[in-house]
Amino acid sequence: MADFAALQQAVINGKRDEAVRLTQEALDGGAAARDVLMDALVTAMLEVAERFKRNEYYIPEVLISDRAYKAAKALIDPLLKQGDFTPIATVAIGTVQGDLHDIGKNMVALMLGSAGFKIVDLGTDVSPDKFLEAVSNDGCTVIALSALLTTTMPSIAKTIQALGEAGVRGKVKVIIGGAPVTQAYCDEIGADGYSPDAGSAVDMLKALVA
Ligand code: B1M
Repeated sequence: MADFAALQQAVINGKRDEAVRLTQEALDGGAAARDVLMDALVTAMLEVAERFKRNEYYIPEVLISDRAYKAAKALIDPLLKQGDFTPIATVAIGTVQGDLHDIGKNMVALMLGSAGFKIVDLGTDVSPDKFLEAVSNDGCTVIALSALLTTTMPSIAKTIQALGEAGVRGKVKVIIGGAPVTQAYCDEIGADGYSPDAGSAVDMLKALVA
């Protein structure tokens, strides 16, 4: 396997130009696009998620690493062949109906995206029907619900109820999070997984879909 240590460090440290240069060098040197993606860029972002989880990285560091990751990945995307990258699962993510907070939801989306999940980002104030459409139209098998207001937490339960009424609850995993959300609430409303932060959402969802 090629030595991607320097490229991993460039992404972890948010050095965008260096990450782009090292990615180009790796590709010019004959490394397979898939290997550069998975063994360098994704591996680096998983380390970023770990640091965020341990409170060693804060939001600005994560965003700077993500910028380096995305710039390097832009060189790889056109070279990926069909079958080179199979997402672990397709995740419909959104902030629930009535709620406009999206900073945390975006962090979760970027962490899951760089860990190998395909993300369908539905934005904020997302109705249960929009999540249902993502299941039937986009083939999403994971529904990720974020809520920041105590007043919008019931929208999480309503979305789960709508999935049940549409007969698709058994086909999808529902994960939830956001500042007022707890494991106890997750158990109470019958969601499949809860995580307190974006870094742990990756491990939690990987375990859930394994
Ligand atoms: Co609002 N707001 N806000 N706000 N806001 C809070 C949440 C609040 C706690 C502030 C306060 O009063 N102290 C309070 C809620 C009180 C409550 O319900 N208990 C509040 C309120 C009341 C309101 C309004 C009602 C204010 C008003 O208009 N009177 C209003 C509501 C609008 C609406 O949504 N309908 C409102 C509006 C806004 C702004 C638009 C101004 C802005 C949002 C901008 C945006 O998101 N684009 C805003 C902000 C910025 C905040 C605070 C200051 C910061 C939230 C944030 O982004 N945190 C917040 C107070 C605070 O938290 N200090 C507050 C950073 C983010 C990274 O953390 O979102 O928790 P967080 O996400 C974490 C985890 O929770 C987790 O991972 C993330 C990263 O680790 N996580 C998940 C999140 N989603 C997850 C999903 C998962 C797993 C993990 O799986 C699917």
